[in-house]
Amino acid sequence: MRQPIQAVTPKTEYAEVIGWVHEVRDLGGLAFFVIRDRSGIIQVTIPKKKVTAEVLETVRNISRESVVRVRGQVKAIEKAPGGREIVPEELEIISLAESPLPLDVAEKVPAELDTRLDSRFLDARKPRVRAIFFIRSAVTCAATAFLASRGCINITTPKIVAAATEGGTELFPIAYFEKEAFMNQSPQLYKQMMMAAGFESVFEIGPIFRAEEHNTVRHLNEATSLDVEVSFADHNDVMELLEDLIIHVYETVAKTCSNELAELGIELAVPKKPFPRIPYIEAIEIANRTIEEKIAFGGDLSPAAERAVGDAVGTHYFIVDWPTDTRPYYAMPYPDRPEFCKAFDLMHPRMELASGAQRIHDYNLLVERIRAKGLSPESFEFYLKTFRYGMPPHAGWGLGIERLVMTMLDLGNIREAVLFPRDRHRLTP
Ligand code: ATP
Ligand code: AMO
Repeated sequence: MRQPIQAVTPKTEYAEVIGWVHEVRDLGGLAFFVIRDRSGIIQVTIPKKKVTAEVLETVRNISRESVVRVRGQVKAIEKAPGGREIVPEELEIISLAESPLPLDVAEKVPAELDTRLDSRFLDARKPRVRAIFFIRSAVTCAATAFLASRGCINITTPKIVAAATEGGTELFPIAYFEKEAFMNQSPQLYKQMMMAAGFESVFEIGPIFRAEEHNTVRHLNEATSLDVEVSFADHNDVMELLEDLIIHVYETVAKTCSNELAELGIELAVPKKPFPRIPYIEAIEIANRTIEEKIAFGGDLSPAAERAVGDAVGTHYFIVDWPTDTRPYYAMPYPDRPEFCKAFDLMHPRMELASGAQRIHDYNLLVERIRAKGLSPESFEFYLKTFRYGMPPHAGWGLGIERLVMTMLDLGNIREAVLFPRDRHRLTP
């Protein structure tokens, strides 16, 4: 029976392991190779005079990254990684890898990100890369468990839709029989509709599609969004939920991914509650103290402005009280100062992680806001209808999973946090 490599200790007497050939060294009388599976590596040592002719013949044919099966005695040996090695009695090549490899998995030859992404399956064999995706898995599992524990219902909404949600730009049109359709930018309208359905609190982790023209280190054309919507809640309630979620996710990763964090050289600091709430006006004031291209009232924060405020605050924080005109039609204006709305962004010192708001639940006000944005209420009829038959007050947010992972692990490029990124120039693999 195959054993995970990590389970083979210096005390193990006999082992069978299957994995990829990480390294091969032939030193004449002695040959070594290192086998890797996702749990770790083990050295296989071949004293040529002592092994069978069959094993010797197989050793001659082995190439790096082939899948091999090794069965033999385990010996405790200090020089070897993990303090043990296997001397094979049986050695079988299960799947021979072609040479040369498109990518050096052992990372002796560094590769550009593009080359890595072209052969992502090989790239993902690297312990460092696997660590990122192990942690990403821990992040989404922890978020799911956390939201389920808070009574949120996990929903799935359509990704092929008839209307834009975030204002009509950045849409990917698709051919849908004889109709015009689009890839969904956000589950926004659907999660709100589930408030009218009386689900009270919902979440979804799913793909969002944005036809961003620009190629940046923090934008993808297909991203993963964690969306939440809660009834009988306002923006402050859901900001607290988001804050608790971030802390829970960080704590879980710190607790359950210590090997992966070590592999990445990350000492994870869990952010502390409460995250500062900085009104939009104050945020642009802070940014304008240091940045060259000043932000005028009503402007979005540029990346430089985000970094300036991030440097000043030094921790996760919220930007609250945005000018109503800067936000989508569904954000609820403050009744006493309607030029500002109950919208927020969750910021990591490096960049925006999430956006959210208390939503408008009044039908007439919503229609007015859709018109004010130059959009036509007719194309939103399926959505607007749900506001005419009893819509509770509600609030929610959308959090970019890749940005969460990217900032948590201090990755230089968002593509590092996606298995098969889609960007302006990449449609394969
Ligand atoms: P040794 O230190 O074993 O006496 P050596 O100088 O006799 O080594 P070889 O036995 O041919 O030379 O080994 C060549 C290299 O491989 C040396 O650098 C040695 O330290 C290393 N080596 C030998 N055996 C092992 C092993 N089981 N695991 C890891 N490295 C080994
Ligand atoms: P927004 O458009 O701000 O809000 O998106 C929410 C979060 O999703 C992530 N994100 C992206 N990540 C990578 N590449 C992209 N192109 C990309 N676009 C978005 C970001 C962002 O903060 N409906 C609202 C949410 C709500 O109010 O509930 C929305 O979509 O981390």
